[in-house]
Amino acid sequence: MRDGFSKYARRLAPGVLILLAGCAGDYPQIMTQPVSEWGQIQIDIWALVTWWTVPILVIVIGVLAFILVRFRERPGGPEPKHVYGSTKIEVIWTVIPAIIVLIIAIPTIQAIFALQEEVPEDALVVEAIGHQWWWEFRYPEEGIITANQFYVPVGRPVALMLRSNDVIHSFWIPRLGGKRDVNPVVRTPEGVEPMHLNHIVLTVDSAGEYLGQCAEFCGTSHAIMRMMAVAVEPEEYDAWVEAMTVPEEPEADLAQVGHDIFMRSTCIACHAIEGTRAQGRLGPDLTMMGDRFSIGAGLMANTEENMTEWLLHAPELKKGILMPGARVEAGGMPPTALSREDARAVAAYLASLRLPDPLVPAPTAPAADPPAGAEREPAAGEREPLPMGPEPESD
Ligand code: HEC
Ligand SMILES: [Cu+2]
Repeated sequence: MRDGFSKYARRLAPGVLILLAGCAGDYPQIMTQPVSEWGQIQIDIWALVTWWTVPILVIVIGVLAFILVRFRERPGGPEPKHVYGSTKIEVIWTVIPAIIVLIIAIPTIQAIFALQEEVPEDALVVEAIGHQWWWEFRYPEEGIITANQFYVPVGRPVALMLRSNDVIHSFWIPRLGGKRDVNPVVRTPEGVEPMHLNHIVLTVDSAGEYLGQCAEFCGTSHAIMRMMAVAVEPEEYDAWVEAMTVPEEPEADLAQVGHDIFMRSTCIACHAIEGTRAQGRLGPDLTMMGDRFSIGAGLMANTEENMTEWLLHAPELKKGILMPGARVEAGGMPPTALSREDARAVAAYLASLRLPDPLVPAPTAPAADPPAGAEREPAAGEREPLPMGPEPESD
């Protein structure tokens, strides 16, 4: 008896553990808590289908289990009655599923149209470009390019124009909504339709950091192709735009050394940093790299030690990438020949490329309009109109 029980327990344990794992921690990529109408429409459909099919599953399995037990073969039992077709039963099991499918189809078709919205006039256009294996984000109207992490204002429609630089990727930030294919721009012969380029129009309705990833297998490092949407209040978004378009001046000594090494190395052939002579576009734009959530599109945390390792060993840490290491070539590019000292200095430089924190200084005086005629003096510790440039001195 005991033995039988422990055998059961041992078989069930992994399943129970997996189920319990569903109750732990917080899930940045949870899909049932969308922060946009666009995602909500999809979740509503999902919920509708689930709530219709769960009872059906329970009834079908229940009836099946009952029949299997109740009418199982017994020694000496009677021969079961043979049934050859029954119009009544066949009509029932055709009509009921047809009604269920109809109930699901009507809102689904409505949703499909709702999710294909044209780009509205006042939308913020953001081009999201997939690369093996990182994401590029371009803001054509603002003249900003960034990578792997992008900012959007809450409450304003954002038009994500999706395209790929190479193979098919898929854009997926679960809390914003479902995934959508990111197709390459392919030059096609005359008369042949080019591949359709997708877009998503959505409005994020609460501020936060939303993690996502590529959802279409796209090669060796597909699993390390993550991204983050940072949704902020409109005035913080404006401050971000301002900060992204202003040149950086490194302050600390080591960062200055790193700056000089960066600017005279091959880095600038592939990377751009706003306001400097680095204008390469083969790799991710590194403006405000110090603020990014990760190094290598989700490969590791953005710390100076990790950055040093990345600069020395990138092609060993992330397989298949175009970025060479200090000793190992990658993508046909020669090694950068950086010493560990050099790499530490460059890491310090990149870490110093930071947005002001907070993006918009908290008002120390009441935010009321100044009395007419009186120039409002900036309160102590308050920065000049818009905070910009490198890490500000602590107030
Ligand atoms: C041949 C082009 C090339 C060269 C040269 C190059 N890189 Fe890169 N770099 C890339 C590519 C491509 C990536 C994206 C790799 C990935 O994540 O898949 C990258 C990624 C990075 C990242 C991570 C960015 C992020 O958002 O995670 C940093 C930092 C970086 N490179 C710094 C440097 C520095 C510093 C140098 C010079 C020592 C350098 N790179 C030289 C192509 C290059
Ligand atoms: Cu991909």
